[in-house]
Amino acid sequence: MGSQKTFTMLKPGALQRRIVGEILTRLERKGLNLVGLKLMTIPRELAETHYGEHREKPFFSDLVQYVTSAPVVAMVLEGEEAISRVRLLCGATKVDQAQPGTIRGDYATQTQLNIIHASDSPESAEREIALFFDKNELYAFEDGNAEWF
Ligand code: 3AN
Repeated sequence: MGSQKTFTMLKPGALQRRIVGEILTRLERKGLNLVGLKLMTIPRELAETHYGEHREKPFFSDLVQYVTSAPVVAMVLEGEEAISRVRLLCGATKVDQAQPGTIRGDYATQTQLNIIHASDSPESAEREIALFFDKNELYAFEDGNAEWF
């Protein structure tokens, strides 16, 4: 289907547990290009908008509280079928269903603290990228240019 961009966020636990590098390595090794990256504390309003579809869920306020409690690593990844590939690497939402070998399967200890968020469709990718990044914060990945650096 071609190249796509997807929004991915390492939740506060990733930074606190010092596993940001390991997770980024997994994503890069799969061939995804990092085209946007920042460390940020999410304002409450942005967290509520981002997780808007869960507003009525019982875990909503705890979820917003958690993701705003400490810095997250927000990123945009690009590559062939990036949206579904990153979701596969993340693994299932529920900690008991996330397979070993996936990021959640290997690192998440509770569903609510499941380490990583990744867009689940082209529509949410577009919406979430625009929520977290200005256009001028995204870079074109110069494929095949490694010998220059
Ligand atoms: P995903 O992040 O896999 O797309 P969603 O969109 O259903 O899953 O859930 C968004 C976030 O809400 C999850 N990453 C998790 O932190 C939290 N969450 C989802 N389901 C539950 C649940 N049953 N109990 C507690 N937290 C949940």
